[in-house]
Amino acid sequence: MRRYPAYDPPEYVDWSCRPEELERYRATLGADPERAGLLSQLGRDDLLGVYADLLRTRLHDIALKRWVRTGVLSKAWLGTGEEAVTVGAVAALDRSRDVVAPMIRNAGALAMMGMPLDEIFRGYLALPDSPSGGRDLHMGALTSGVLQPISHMGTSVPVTAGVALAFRQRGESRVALTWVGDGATRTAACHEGLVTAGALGVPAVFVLQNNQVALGTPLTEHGAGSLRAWASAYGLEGLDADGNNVLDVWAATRIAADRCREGRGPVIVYVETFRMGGHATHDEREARDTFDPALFRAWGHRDPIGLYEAFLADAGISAEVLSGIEANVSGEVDMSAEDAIRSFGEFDRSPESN
Ligand SMILES: Cc1ncc(C[n+]2csc(CCOP(=O)(O)OP(=O)(O)O)c2C)c(N)n1
Ligand SMILES: [Mg+2]
Repeated sequence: MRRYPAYDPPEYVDWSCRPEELERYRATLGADPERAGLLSQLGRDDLLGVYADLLRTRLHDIALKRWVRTGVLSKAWLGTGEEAVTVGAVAALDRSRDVVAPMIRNAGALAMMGMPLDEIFRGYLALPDSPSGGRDLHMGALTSGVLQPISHMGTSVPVTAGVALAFRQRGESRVALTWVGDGATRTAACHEGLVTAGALGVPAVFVLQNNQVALGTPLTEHGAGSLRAWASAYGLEGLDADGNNVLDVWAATRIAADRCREGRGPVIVYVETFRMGGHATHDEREARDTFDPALFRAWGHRDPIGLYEAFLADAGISAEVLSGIEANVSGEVDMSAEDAIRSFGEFDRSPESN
């Protein structure tokens, strides 16, 4: 995809795929016969749809960053570098009936679940014609199967367990999925939710999204032991996936969702990835000081979008096809953002209007 020096992490600006990274990407996808079998069922349109979703997720964040730079917003929470965790998981669900509870890094899930992009952008401007009517920047829409989060980390875990319980009690073949940040795992709510989900055997998928950091605290300083062990600790089924490999996340989540539908209880999908920016746009420099630059360089080589492009090219998809998709998605994102700004201009903000 086109790179944006003013907005991309420096490691992404002159990005090219290292042969060993493509090799690793392909090896991961072939390592497990069950996953490889599922992936072989994906057609060209499915693969290109995932590409469009990855692009939309990245470009949505770039649009927000542009708004911050130009003074439209004071700050924005972005998911740069973590797009595959969101896109792979949502793509693996049955979006006509399943439900997701996204966190701040998972904003890409909203459009994927069917929420219109212009409404999402209006949400960041807190406009009355946005999903929450301007009341809250946390967005969701039950009609699209998106539970609106609250700010308190970890709370989506018991809520998702409860939604999954309702699905089972009604005899519906539906799955509820949420993402749990490494920091969010440290909350009581997360613990209670996982215990409850396991005890009741509900059809819930918990994507444990380890991006190595919680706000300004590295993973190594906010807990001991490995989060990889959590599934067995809670008596849940556990799967690992490469968080920068969208198809691996897809395959693991599809297996997890299938198990849920078969009544085999909740699954933790554990993924490792890396936050390529700050907690939000305000602390990007501090985030750079938090970690050794070598870590940014190492994860920078693993840009989930660049890797997927290299995989698609290797699978015979032409550069013209990919750039055509990019032009469409880029136009869609720009138009949606402009539409939201227009809406902002039209809205009467005088005190008398309240
Ligand atoms: C219960 C609670 N404690 C603290 C906060 C402040 N807070 C917001 S996000 C965050 C870090 C979240 O880290 P993680 O779960 O790893 O998600 P990430 O930001 O890395 O995606 C913190 C401490 C909060 N929102 N809720
Ligand atoms: Mg984190």
